[in-house]
Parts: sequence; C-alpha cells; structure tokens
Amino acid sequence: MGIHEFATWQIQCAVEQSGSEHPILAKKPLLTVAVPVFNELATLLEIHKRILSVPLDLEILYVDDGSTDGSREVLMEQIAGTDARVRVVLHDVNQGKGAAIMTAIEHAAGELFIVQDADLEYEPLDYVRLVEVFNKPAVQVVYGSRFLKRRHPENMKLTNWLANRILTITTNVLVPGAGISDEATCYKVFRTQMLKLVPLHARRFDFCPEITMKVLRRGHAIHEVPISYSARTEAQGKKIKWTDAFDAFSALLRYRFSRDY
Ligand SMILES: Nc1nc2c(ncn2[C@@H]2O[C@H](COP(=O)(O)OP(=O)(O)O)[C@@H](O)[C@H]2O)c(=O)[nH]1
Ligand SMILES: [Mg+2]
Repeated sequence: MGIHEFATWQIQCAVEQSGSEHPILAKKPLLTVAVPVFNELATLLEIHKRILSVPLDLEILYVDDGSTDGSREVLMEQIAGTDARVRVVLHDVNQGKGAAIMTAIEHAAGELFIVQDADLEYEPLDYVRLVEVFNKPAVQVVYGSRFLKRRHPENMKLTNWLANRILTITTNVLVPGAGISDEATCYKVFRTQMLKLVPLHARRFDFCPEITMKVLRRGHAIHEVPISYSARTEAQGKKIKWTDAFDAFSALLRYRFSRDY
C-alpha cells in the first residue's frame, strides 16, 4: 500500500467509526496521545519508544504535517502497523501545528486527549500524574506546568521565558480567577467529549491561546500538575521562536472577546 492509499484507508476507518468508538481497539482507550509531526526525524523513534513505555491505556495518533525530511517514511514504515494502539494520519501539505492538532481531535477516540510534540522536551511518564486529576468527575482540563518545579525550566532561553511569563500573566489578567502558571505548555489534557465541542480556528502556534481562552470562557477551571521540561535549541530543531509570542498574545486578546467559544 502506498502512502496515499494508506492515508485514504486511515481516513475511511475514521469515517466508518461510529461516534467515538476506536476503529481497531476493542475498548475505548483512556488517553489519546496526539503527536503533530513536522520534520522531526532526529527524535521521532525515540519519542515513540518513550510514549509506548507509559503504563496507561493509550491510543497514539500521529499527524504528519507534510514532512519532507523522511519523518513521514519513518511513520509509515517503522511506526504504523507495529502496534494496535498506533494510528497515523497524513497531511499532504504543511498546514501548521494547530491544524495538525485539529485533525487529531477529529480522529480521537480516547476518554482524554493530550498533545505530545515529536521532540524530547517533555517527559511522557508525566501523563500518569496528569491523568490522575481526572479521577474527579468534574475536572475537564488539566495543564502540565513547567514552572511549578523550578522558576526557570532547564535550557529555556531568556526570551522564551519572558514570552511565557507574559502570555501567562495576560491570561490571568484577561480572565480573573484563571490562576494558571503556564499558558503555553504543550501538555494540555482535556476530556475529549468536551474538547470536540469547542469551535477552533487556529492553524499554527495560536492553538494554545485559543483553546486556553475558550475553555476558560466555557467555565472550566484549568487544574495544574508540575511536569519536567528541558528545552531543545534551534539547532536541535526547535521551531517556535519568541516572535511567535506576538501572534499568541494577539490571539489571547482576540479569543477573549470572540463571539464563538
Ligand atoms: N513549527 C511547526 N511545528 C509543527 C508544524 N506542524 C506540526 N508541528 C509539530 O509541532 C511541534 C512543535 O514543536 P516546537 O517547534 O518544539 O515548538 P514548541 O511548541 O515550542 O515545543 C513539533 O512536534 C512539530 O513537529 C508546523 O507547521 N510548524
Ligand atoms: Mg516542542
């Protein structure tokens, strides 16, 4: 089966799956791990191994966002089909991290949903503590905070640290009572059923501010758990730049007052 036939097959499976039933697994997984992938050849197999080692009932949903460095081939040849928990969806052209997450939300079949970058900045074993918070039925949203273990996370550039502080403070000012310590964290966990109801538009790095504002405006508290984090450098493939914070900042304002939420 070629890459495109495989992609069509995957999408057919997703269309045929009624409601939120999983197309392969017999029972609904606890956690959908959504992995947006754009040119992450150096870390893809290692992050895959680390995700597989998490002692939770997972489904792992890779969305290749038009990679051209061989990540797509690794996904197809060395990851897809090797484990019933794994599904791969392909974007023909690069659309942005937010777009890749939105594709994952459409396909997600788990009770809970988390975003996992295809790099090694975060520690997948932290899912366990994040998921535990959902033992309380009223909890809808849990963020892993990089700033609760240490004030300045490992290897985080000063400009990025400052951008993170500004985005978090802005959120807390725009939504009094939000009380969060890390708005832009990748480890955002939601009840999937609730997440699928949120109207989302962001295609790029504005996914974080959009979802943060919208869940808060929908009246959900954001609970937090301390997590490990070690930033990668641009040379190691980090793509977000501190200038992306301008977009994130204006997205926070826009989605604080948008009509739909
Ligand atoms: N930068 C970027 N990342 C993308 C895109 N599509 C998917 N991704 C993935 O989204 C994540 C972005 O990670 P990174 O550059 O480290 O930014 P971070 O959000 O600061 O961790 C990686 O897993 C990328 O492979 C895209 O169009 N641009
Ligand atoms: Mg990352």
